[in-house]
Amino acid sequence: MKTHFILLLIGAIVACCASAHAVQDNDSLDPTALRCEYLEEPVGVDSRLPRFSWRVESHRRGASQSAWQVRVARSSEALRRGKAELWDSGRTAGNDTNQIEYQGMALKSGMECFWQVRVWDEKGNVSKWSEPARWAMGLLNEQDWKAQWISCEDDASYHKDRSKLHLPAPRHYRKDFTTKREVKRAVVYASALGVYDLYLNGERVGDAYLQPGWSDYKKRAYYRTHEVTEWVRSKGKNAIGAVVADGWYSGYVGYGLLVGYGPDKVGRYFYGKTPAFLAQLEIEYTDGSRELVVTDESWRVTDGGPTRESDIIMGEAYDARMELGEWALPGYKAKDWERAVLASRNPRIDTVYTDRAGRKPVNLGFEKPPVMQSYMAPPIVATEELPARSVSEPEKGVFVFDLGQNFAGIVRLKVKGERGTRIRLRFGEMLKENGMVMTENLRRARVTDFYTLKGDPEGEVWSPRFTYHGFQYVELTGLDVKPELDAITGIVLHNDTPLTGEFECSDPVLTQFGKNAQWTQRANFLEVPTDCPQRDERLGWMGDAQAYIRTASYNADVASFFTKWIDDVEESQLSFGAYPDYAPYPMAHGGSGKSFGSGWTDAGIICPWTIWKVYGDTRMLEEHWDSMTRFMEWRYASTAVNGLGTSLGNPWGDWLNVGEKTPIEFIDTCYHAMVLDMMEEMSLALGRRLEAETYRERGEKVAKAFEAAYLNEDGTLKVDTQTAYVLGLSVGLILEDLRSEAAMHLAGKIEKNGFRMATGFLGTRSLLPALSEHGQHELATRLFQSREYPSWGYEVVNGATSVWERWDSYTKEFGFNGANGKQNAGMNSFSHYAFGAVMEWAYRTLAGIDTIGPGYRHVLIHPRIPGSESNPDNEVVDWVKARYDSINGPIRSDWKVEDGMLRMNVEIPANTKATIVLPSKDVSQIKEGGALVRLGEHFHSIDSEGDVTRLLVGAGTYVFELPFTR
Ligand code: RAM
Repeated sequence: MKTHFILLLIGAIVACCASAHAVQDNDSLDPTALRCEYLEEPVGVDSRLPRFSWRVESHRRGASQSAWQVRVARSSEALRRGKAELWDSGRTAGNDTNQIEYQGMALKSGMECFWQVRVWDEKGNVSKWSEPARWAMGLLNEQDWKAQWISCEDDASYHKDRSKLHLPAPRHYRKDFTTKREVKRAVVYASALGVYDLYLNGERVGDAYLQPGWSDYKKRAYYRTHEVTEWVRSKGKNAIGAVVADGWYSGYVGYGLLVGYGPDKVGRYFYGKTPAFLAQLEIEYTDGSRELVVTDESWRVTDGGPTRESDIIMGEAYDARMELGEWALPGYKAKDWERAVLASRNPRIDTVYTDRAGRKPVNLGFEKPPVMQSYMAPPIVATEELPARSVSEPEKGVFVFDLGQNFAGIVRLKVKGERGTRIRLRFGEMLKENGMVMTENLRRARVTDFYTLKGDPEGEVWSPRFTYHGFQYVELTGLDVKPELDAITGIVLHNDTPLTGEFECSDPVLTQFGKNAQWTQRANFLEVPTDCPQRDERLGWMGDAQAYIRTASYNADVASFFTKWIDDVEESQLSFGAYPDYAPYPMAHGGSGKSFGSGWTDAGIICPWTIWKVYGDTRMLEEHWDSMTRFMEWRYASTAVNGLGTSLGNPWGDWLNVGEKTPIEFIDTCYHAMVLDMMEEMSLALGRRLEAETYRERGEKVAKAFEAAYLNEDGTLKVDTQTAYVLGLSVGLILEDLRSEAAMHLAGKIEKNGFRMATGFLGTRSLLPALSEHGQHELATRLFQSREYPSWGYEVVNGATSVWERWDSYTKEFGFNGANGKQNAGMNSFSHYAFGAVMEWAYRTLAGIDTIGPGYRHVLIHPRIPGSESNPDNEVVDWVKARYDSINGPIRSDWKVEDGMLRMNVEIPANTKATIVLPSKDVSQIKEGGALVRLGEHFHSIDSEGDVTRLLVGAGTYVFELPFTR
């Protein structure tokens, strides 16, 4: 007996020791996907306390992390030796895998850092150390910048004739330099007032477009960090160069030309006249010495290169006969080039600037951006190529290529021909009946590229660099013979936010719509979340962004993209506290003191709140808290006496609704209540209890005012529009016990309207969620499946590959002139994501993937399966497959109704738990993996309530089966 006990004890000790060692079998929990500030191996990090994240992966059910340890060193070798001179967190209990702040030695400018992580699982087994990941710091202090802003010498006046386009050639800059020793590391920090491409020793550095990005250059400029160690030759001759175009700095922006904004109303020069460039190459030699090559007056500049015109909106013109040869290689004789000047040497240009807010004096001369900020979002790159599907010749010599998809980007032109032949490319989203490209909706955007051949017998290949278009069709003229199909290839450009969502269901129209929404997001996540990519607009419209952001987060990992844009939003905040109509905000849309709109201005709260919800990011909230507080104070102070909303700002309201106008005061009341709720929630998350209390009290006041002003005793509203009900329900302003009445009334209104929506941007976003939440799920599904105007399906059955701006952007009866034949074809984008916001409902409600609390730590799987009556017009949806790659890993919810059974496949990522809600109250009928569901190892709680059963589970994959009749 005694020996037996001792043996047992020894056994236990051995087992215990073994478990303290790294587990390597299939059961282990392994850290992967290491990221810093949401990016893989970023360079130019300018946060002094960067945040880490990783994922843990395991094949085991219920796998979770109980502790973690991060080590940071100056080299990966040091880590391998177990040395962490910058930071060793030590074993830290907890299951956090993201938003983990660096807490080590002070990080310095330019520093290279290497980190790794190991984790302990729920049983105390420790993983191996992850492979080291790297990041590099940016320039943290103003004094780190030794480079000076340079420019060409420019004392010419600016373009003042609004009737003519002015499209100056980009400038080439260059400088030779010699390295004296063996190069260990070389990094360029670069920025431009304008947009730039960097070159080293003959090659373009990196694959990003439109660098450094758009900001209010008078307040702040982005810079990029390029690691160029590979490019720089040791102990030898080198050359650095750049091409710099106007970009957003001095080129055409938005609808400025159309409406006559800017200096002399010419629609350009929103920040200044002459582009400038800034670059600092830091070379570290193997002997530890350092050398800098910086922009200064020793650089040369020319505007004589092949690109003759270049503008983001208007297009690019390239004359291959003017190519500069090896201008970016060392030793190039820059004969006709001029000496660059310090940008500050160019004269001030005092003039008057006009926009809706009035006239104000401005200086178009150089002003040094007071703040340099690293660009910490995925760059704009070519993410895909689209070969042409067909080419037609609707008129003699006019060749029209169809790329099969509406997208944003550029084309690659491949041609052979005589020297001096000039090719013109025009772009459009749709074709007219005669087969010609439709360009009316481009308004004043020229959207035309030109290419002049040098006559290379081998053929010539060209793509523009500093423009982009929104299109599906390309019109090529200038060739006598019909070109081959491969003369045109589409190049898809956007900020490279990784795609995270997949949605498919038994109704192919909905599946296609989901794809269209994803494409439209890609077409518009270009530097800022734009409204549209084709016409002279392309602005970061706030109303569109707030309506769509949650859908955006299902489609792609948008954490860093929005982190960057919300900085732009704060920067654009108006002096009195409101957030403006779009960000950046180069021109005022509303009159003085009125440049905001209900629902649009609230994006400054809704967007950070959403990013916090989806990614658990509290730092963003902290960083913008002062700004958000200022906004809330303004919002509260500008309510009407009793807390009701006002109509002080821009009058868009439920923009592009179909014949039902909801008063702005009503909308304003609802949005105020919405952001008060969000602020209360965020205050609590940040431990700001007093503020939470204030927002709660204000929220109550607004709710009472709403009740008194708008709510009838029977749950109907005094404002009788679909959108009024949608907002009242979704914001929770309609008293709880009246909500189902109100939803029934809403349903009745929709029915009376022929089962058609009447909602615009604001109402549509929450229409289906409000219906589904309040007992009208069948109707919600029916609307989503509708193919009748106005509906999402109407677009799809009319051939859409993207989401349209208006429900009637195109109609069978009136083509591009809308439902009544009287629409303005110019205000008609075929790539506008706002109405695509319904995809949030597709993921959250139909597929049922959601988060309980912030950051998908506790996943909710609650698919709402439409009943058999849900659709008299179309086949009832009987299966859905959805996948969402959350910050913690992939979540899947697939369901199918078949032969009286519901089958569901669910995947929950390691280190999270999930509540799975199944549509049956009878637990004894629910099987998982072939066995009845039982409280125990896999199901931590089982509750039946109403018509559903809730199961609390850990990570893993689950296959459910239960009888189900609709
Ligand atoms: C339009 C934009 C945008 C909308 C505003 C009100 O010009 O396209 O989508 O938010 O106006």
